[in-house]
Amino acid sequence: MSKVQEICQAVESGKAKLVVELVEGALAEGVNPMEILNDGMVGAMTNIGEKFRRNEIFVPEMLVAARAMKKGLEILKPHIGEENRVSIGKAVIGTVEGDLHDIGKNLVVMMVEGAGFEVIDLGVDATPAKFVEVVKADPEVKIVGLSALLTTTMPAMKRIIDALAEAGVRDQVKVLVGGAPVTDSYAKEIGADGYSEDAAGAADLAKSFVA
Ligand code: B1M
Repeated sequence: MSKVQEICQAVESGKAKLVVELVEGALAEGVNPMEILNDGMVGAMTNIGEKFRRNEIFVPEMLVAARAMKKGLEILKPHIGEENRVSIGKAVIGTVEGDLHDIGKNLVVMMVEGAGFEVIDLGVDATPAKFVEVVKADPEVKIVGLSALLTTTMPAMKRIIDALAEAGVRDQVKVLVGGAPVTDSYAKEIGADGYSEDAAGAADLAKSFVA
């Protein structure tokens, strides 16, 4: 079994300590960090999601896998997007109100930071009022990034866009949306400026908006 496959298996079974060791080992052997991320860790979460859908595992198993992935990400972070250290603008990014999934959002934060933005990370369950507060307080914020993983929390994205408009700051920012259930057509329907299916695409889009 390859190192990346071992990482995938360790994340799936929620073995955080082992994930840390394996990621450190893979990096030391010169394995590409993006391969570790996409084939090892993200692949593991996809498998976990499928098992959950088939009722083969339950929320606690999803939680331990998520924790193991986060530990691995801490090791990987300094190796991803290191080349850009000069700020090209500010972005505020969060998982929308009612939604507690933050692994994808954390990846978006990492990639957008790697693309050269200074990121204000609102974490999970971020309300429209919180986004408005940050954008109003700081005219340097040019990008608003919204992540949703549940079909039930997708409408919160529209509420945030509406709240920005009501506060008179909608034109000051570009709104990017994403997350597993979100689509390009949904993004257009709610008046977002951009949609990306993955974190690297979100960073590219953000960059294109300030170019
Ligand atoms: Co939950 N969960 N979960 N969960 N969970 C999903 C999302 C689900 C699809 C599982 C399933 O049924 N197969 C399902 C949603 C069904 C739906 O609505 N369509 C689900 C459910 C039902 C739930 C609960 C309701 C379960 C329950 O309690 N009965 C509950 C809800 C809690 C809440 O949020 N209020 C719940 C809870 C949890 C845990 C807390 C246990 C845990 C989250 C831990 C954490 O994040 N800290 C969890 C997990 C781990 C998952 C799965 C297994 C994995 C999610 C993940 O981290 N994926 C997930 C199944 C799946 O997605 N296959 C599932 C890896 C991550 C890298 O991918 O987040 O999609 P993702 O991010 C991608 C892209 O989407 C994109 O970039 C990333 C890749 O580069 N992206 C963006 C994300 N945000 C973006 C923003 C952008 C652009 C791109 O621009 C700004």
